[in-house]
Amino acid sequence: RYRVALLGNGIKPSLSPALHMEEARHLGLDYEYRIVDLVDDPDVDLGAQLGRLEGAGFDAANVTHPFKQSVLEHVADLSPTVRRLGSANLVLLGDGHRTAHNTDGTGFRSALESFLGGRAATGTVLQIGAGGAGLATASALIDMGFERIVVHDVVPAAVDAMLRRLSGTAADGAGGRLRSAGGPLDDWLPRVDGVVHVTPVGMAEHPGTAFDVDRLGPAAWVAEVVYRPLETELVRRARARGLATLDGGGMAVGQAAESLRLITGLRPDVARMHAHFDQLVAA
Ligand code: SKM
Repeated sequence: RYRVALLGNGIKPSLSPALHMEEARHLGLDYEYRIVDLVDDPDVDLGAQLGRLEGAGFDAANVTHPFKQSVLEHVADLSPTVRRLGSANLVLLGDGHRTAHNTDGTGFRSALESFLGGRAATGTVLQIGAGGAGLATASALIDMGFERIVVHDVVPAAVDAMLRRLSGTAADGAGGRLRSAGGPLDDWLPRVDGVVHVTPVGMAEHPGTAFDVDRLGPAAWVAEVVYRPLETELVRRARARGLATLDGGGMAVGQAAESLRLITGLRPDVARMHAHFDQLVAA
């Protein structure tokens, strides 16, 4: 029997419970996934919260906004990715031992790899957005081996912070491949092989697109992380142009599948989870 929680603030609409429990049912598991909505308060005692989950026999907790960084103070054992990103979205519990993982990056990576299919991860990728999710996607792009990852954000300091964090050590493997766009987006758009969009633009409360889709070259691919709505204006316009386009379901399903795998040790059927996800978002 598995018991899993999601810790975050304002998380009632999360699709994680349905997504995890339906796939676990297919895998023949007795699996409960519960939302634990905590107040967004710097004084909230995350350590005590994890302790309560342990006491109640929980196996794991997904962690989301705004606790992905602060949760690290309460976990002794951090995966290499968590150390690199400074954030976690999954804590495995059990036997008094906590281990933090970050499946946002690994989930995005597996989604992008299957989207690209046989195509090699080469050339230049432009990433738009340097926030928390952007850190995870940039790290995935580095690991995939792209030759150049150019990052743009309306807040230049966010790009600087990302570069400092991800280019820090030779062991990170960024090896000078990660850089700031440094100039206007419009100059980069026609020259890049792919774009990863990681800003809130395209959500209902931030309509529009973060850049001019028409400036991309005809062979460019587009990866979106926003999934409410699934067809953002970016996705709609990119598809209308005939560009290969990965919608935000890729990362959302990827991180859930990778979490489920780490929690249970079983390999979920990602295509089946994705089909279920599409139904949930459409409902
Ligand atoms: O990283 C994920 C997290 O694992 C689950 C989640 C959700 O259910 O809203 C959002 C992301 O932060």
